[in-house]
Amino acid sequence: MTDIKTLDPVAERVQQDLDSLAEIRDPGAAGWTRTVFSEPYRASRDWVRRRMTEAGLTVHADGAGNLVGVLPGRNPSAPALVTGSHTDTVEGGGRFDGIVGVLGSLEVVRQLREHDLGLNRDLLVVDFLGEESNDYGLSCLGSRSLAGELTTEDLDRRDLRGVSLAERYLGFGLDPSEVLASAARFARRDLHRYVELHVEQGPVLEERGAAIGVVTAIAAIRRLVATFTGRPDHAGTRPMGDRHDALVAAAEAVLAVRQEGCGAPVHGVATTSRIDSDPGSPNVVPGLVRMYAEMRSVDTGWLTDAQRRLATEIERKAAGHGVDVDLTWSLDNERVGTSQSVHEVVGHAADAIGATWEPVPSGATHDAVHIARLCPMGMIFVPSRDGRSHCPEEWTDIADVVTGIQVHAATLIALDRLPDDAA
Ligand code: HGY
Ligand code: MN
Ligand code: MN
Repeated sequence: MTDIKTLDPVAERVQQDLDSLAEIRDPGAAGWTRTVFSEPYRASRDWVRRRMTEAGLTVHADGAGNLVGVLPGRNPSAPALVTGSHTDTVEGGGRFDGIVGVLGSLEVVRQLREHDLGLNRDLLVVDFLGEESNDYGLSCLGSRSLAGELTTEDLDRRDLRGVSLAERYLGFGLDPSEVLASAARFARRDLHRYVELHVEQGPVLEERGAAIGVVTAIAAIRRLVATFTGRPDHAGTRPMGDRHDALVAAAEAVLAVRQEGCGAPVHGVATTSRIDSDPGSPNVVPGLVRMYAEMRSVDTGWLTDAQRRLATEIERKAAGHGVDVDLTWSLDNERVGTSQSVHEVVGHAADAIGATWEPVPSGATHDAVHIARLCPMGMIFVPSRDGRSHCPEEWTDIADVVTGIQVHAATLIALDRLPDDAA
């Protein structure tokens, strides 16, 4: 039997897949743009489905829009292994975020079949629908659905044009009631372990010279929409000392967000991504401004305190300008720790092939957060050049991708052998 140390992913084949999928993108957008529900994304689902089938998987699209490929194991009644990631991108994104996890899983399947390394358990390879955050402030639509976390209220959420999430699903050929029912169907399968291969999207592995990251936890994400209501006035006649300028209040709030993020004792970040100012006319003092921000940390104690401090500071600053402010917070996901059993298996797999590895927290969220509700989960990171991601400069060398796939394969083979009742 082939020793898993000699599993040698075919770099050319993986590179070819990465290049082919990268071609399916919005030609009018920056970078590699394939956002959820878009036409390029619809086209890419057909390509991924075909590549899954060619790799030897039996593929179906579930009610939530996930593509699920099954590699049958010797014992179909045993709790299944699950792996995968996502192939949608942010606007102006890159070619590796999520994609390495899906295409890497296909190479693992090819390796298992080519080396006749049959698993005891079924292996489910999932390309989850819509992992990236969207106009509804909800990331991980597909895995969230499977975990039973997507709600009818979520489907009623509307974007700035008033289009509901349910309507977006319908436009993509998915029945919202089937989306909600997908959890019950998926739950009929006992799941053994979930592991996801992903690019780190940060600078830690490159700085430490490590080939592999063994993820320890995935950060919680809390999002804020702050609505500042001031008083529109003539910009030419209203004296500076007598204005209720909503945009000035929002600008001070942006700096307060940054201040909080910079004060985190452990991994903690805070980002303002957008400001909408009404009426936006050059000769009108802004009367209504909406600001969009988020805070993340693997330290939920700090996150809760920081959220409270930030709210107090924003309200204090707005009051100083005679501006009212409404703060609406939402939770994208709570902090989730990885399973010790998976964490250890990934570390041993990296050791077995001589790959240096580091335990790292994930500031980025992943489908693993939601699948962790269904079974013990872990994640394998490979380095991102300059720690860049969510931009066209996103890059991971194929040699690093191959190392990640080797560890991914060895991890799945070892997890397959873990007894059903292993802690
Ligand atoms: O937002 C995130 O962390 C992920 O890239 N969706
Ligand atoms: Mn991702
Ligand atoms: Mn992402």
